[in-house]
Amino acid sequence: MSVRPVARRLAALLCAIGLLLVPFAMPAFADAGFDRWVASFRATALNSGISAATYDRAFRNVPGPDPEVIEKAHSQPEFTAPMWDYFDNRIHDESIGNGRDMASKWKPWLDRIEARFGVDRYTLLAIWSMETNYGETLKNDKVMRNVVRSLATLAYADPPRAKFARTQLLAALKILQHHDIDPDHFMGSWAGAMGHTQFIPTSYQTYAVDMDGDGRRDIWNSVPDALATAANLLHRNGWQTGKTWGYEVVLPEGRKFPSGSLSLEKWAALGVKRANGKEFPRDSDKAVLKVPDGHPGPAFLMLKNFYVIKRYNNADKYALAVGLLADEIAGYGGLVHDWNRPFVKLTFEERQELQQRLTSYGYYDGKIDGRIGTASRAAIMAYQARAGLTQDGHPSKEVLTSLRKK
Ligand SMILES: [Ca+2]
Repeated sequence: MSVRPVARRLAALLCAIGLLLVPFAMPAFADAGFDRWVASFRATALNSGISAATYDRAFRNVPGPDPEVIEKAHSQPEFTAPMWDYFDNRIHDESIGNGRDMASKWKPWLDRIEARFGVDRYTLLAIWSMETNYGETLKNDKVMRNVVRSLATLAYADPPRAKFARTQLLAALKILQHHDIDPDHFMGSWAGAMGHTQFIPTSYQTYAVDMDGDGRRDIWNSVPDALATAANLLHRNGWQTGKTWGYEVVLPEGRKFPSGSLSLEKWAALGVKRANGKEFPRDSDKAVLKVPDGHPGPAFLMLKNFYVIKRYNNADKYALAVGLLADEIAGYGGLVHDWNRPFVKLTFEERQELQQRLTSYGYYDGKIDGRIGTASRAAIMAYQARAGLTQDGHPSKEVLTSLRKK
C-alpha cells in the first residue's frame, strides 16, 4: 500500500471535520495592504484620543477586509421601486400589527420617552419598523457585521466612501473606548448603521441616550435606549410636539398650485381639502404640497415634522412611509387614494398565499413573508412566462387567480 491513498484518506478526513478548510480559507482574508493600512491608521486614531489598548482590542477580531462589504459597496444601485412597491413592502398588516404589539409591550418606556423628548411614540415605532423590523434584522447573522471591520474595509478599499469611513471609524473607536458596547458585540450594517434604530457612529455620538440608566448608551440591546436615541434626534432637529407630519389631501381639478410653503388656511382657500373629509386644524402652520406619484396618485400637505423625519433619512418616500405607518399603528387609518398601481392589489395574506403557491409549484424558495422582493418578483415572472401572462413581475390578482386554478 503506497503512502498516497493514506494521505488522501487523511486529507478527506481532515476536510470532513473542517480542519483543512481553515488554511485554505485564510488567504481570502489575508491582505498585506490592509494590514499596513490598519497599522498606519493606528497613529491617526491615537492622535484623535483613542488609546492603544482600545485600538488593538478593536482590531483583534478583524482578520482582514470584509469581502461582502466590498461587494455591497460596489454593487449597482437597486432599481427604483415604483411607489406602490416601496409602500406595500413597508406598510402592511404585519408591520402595523407588530407596531401595535410593541406599543403595548413598551408602553411604560414610551410614556417616559414621549414625556422627555416630546416626540410622538407612533413615529418612533414606525422608524423602528422601517430600520430593523422592530429589531428582527439584528438577529440575522447574514446582515449583521463587525462595525470596525466594515468601516476599515470601506476606508481601505472603497475610495468614494473612504473619507466617510475614516470619520465613522474614529467615532466607532470612541464608542468602544466609552464602553457603551464591547468589541465582540459591536455589530452593524455593511455601511456601519448600528442597533435597533440604525445610527451611524457620528450620529450615535451626537444623539445616543442612556434611557434605561444602566450607564451605557446601548442601542444594540436596549429598546428604551434605541427609541430614546431616535426621539432625541427628532427633538434636537426641531420636532413639533403634538403636531402631525402632514395630511393626505384632494386637489380641485384643473388648477395650478404654488410649489412653496403656505399656511393651511391658504391651502384651504385654494380649494385643497383633507382626503378623509375632516377639517384642517385652525392654526397658522405652514405646509408644502407634494404629489409623489404624480397625477392621479395621492397628494399630501407636508408640515414641519415631515422635514424633521427627513433628518433621519433624507428621502421623501422614507419620511412619508414613516408618517403613514405611524398613522396606521395609531389607528388613524391609511391612504384614501391608492398609488398609481397597474394591477389589482392583493392583501397581505393574499401576497403570502401567492408566495406559498409559487413555492409549491417550484418557482420560489424564499420566505413566505408577504414582501415582494427580488426573489418573489423573479418567481412571479417565471410563472407568468410559463402561464402565458404578461411578464411584469407584479403581485397581482391576475397571477394569484391563475395560480389558484392550477
Ligand atoms: Ca442604557
